[in-house]
Amino acid sequence: MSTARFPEGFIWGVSTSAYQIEGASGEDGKGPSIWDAFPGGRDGDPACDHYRRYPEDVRLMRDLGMTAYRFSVSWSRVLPEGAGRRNDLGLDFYDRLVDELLGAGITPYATLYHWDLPQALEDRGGWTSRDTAQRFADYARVTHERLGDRVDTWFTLNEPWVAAFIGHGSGVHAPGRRSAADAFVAAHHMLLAHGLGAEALRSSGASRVGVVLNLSPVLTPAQLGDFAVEPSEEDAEAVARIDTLLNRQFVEPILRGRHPGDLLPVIEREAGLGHVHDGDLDVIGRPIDLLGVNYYTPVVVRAQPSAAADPAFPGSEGILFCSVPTAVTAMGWPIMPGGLSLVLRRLTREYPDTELMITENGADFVDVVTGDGIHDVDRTSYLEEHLRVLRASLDEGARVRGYLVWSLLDCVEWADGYQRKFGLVHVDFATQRRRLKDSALWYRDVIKRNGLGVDRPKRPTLETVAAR
Ligand code: GBH
Repeated sequence: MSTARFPEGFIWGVSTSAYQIEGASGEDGKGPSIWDAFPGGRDGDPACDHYRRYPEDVRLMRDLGMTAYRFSVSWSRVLPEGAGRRNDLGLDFYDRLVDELLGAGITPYATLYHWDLPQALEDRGGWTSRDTAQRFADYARVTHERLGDRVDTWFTLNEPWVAAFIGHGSGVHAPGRRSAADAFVAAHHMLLAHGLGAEALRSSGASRVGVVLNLSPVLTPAQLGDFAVEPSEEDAEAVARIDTLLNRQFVEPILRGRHPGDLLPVIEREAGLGHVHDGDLDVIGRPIDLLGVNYYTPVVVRAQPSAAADPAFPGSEGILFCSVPTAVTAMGWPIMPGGLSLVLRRLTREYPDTELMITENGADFVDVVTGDGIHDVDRTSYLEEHLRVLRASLDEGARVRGYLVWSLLDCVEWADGYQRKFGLVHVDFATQRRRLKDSALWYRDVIKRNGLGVDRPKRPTLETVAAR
């Protein structure tokens, strides 16, 4: 039985992203991004009005005892046309934010791309154009020039799988393209942007450079209750195919400088290989200092010969994405804390030298809002169960340096808008009033004692039990 205490110096904080909280979409010279232009994208304003209220938000984090804050920089605030003319007023905002954080004793972690591509670049092909990767490197350099004296750790991209395949495959996210070829080409150009951006950051003196990936274990329905269940050969093949598309497509180029062997024929069939140039994988595979892991939920699949490909997973014909009778969040995502352990075990086994950070973990639930508080026992249980699993993973040797909750505030959940609640802090969007939820108070105690209390999670799930 492991202790519930975390190692000394363990990093505790939260993550946010620019489009989801800042608002002020046309302010101080900001150019439009693909999310401003996307149908429903006007949701991005006022969001949490963080552009004006950041001092209050930093104070909230400080009062909760947080030592880290991961935010994203809006590319089109810095470079309104995506390239060329620099907008100093936009950089000034991040300058003020970073100073405010440092003054509160909070370490800033900057993400350069959390899905909000400048619309001007989209008009020139966006991520389907190779040039966008080079423009990203320029943007990385310009931003580092201004903030690099105070921001040590830089993440290039957030969740390139989502940006490529939900943005260009299923089209649920901006820019709303629906083309398997575009999705694979965009994915490659994002990987290249990571490589070129990392290089630019390093050559301008950044001390630590990383990338953030959404990683999910891929399981069969039976494995959800018991990881040890051996899938049939057909199901194992389905699992491997989805695992390659979702996880290995990004992990292996970045950490090994190569494509998964079983992916190349899929890319070639769907998109050709003309977009992959000699030397690209060397650039993409240069060493990084830190891998950010976003973990929310497992993906559950099985073989079903008649199934058509899911547009977010081109090449997935014959595979059924299963909904399973298990506890889910309000978004319907299966709750499986043990999935985090599967992700960490695999990374620890295959990439023992890579330093890790949980850069996002959290859940959307319907909160009980009353006069005396915001009661969100489901969120607290979700977070606590994941932290217990994380604590056990540390004992197994996982090199996880910190944990960041998604998210500080209820905010704009992309295509879903304001109805989704991931915050530790409730936001009344009519008044912009912030109120701490019970989970925020619980998290403050976790941070204060650098660990969990002795109580078991309030609502143990079948999956937690299975993971032991
Ligand atoms: C993150 O995306 C984002 O970084 C953040 O901006 C967002 O607000 C937050 O999470 C909450 O959504 O079921 O096939 O899509 C998380 C996106 C959701 C992607 C779960 C992977 C599982 C595979 N992830 N998803 S699938």
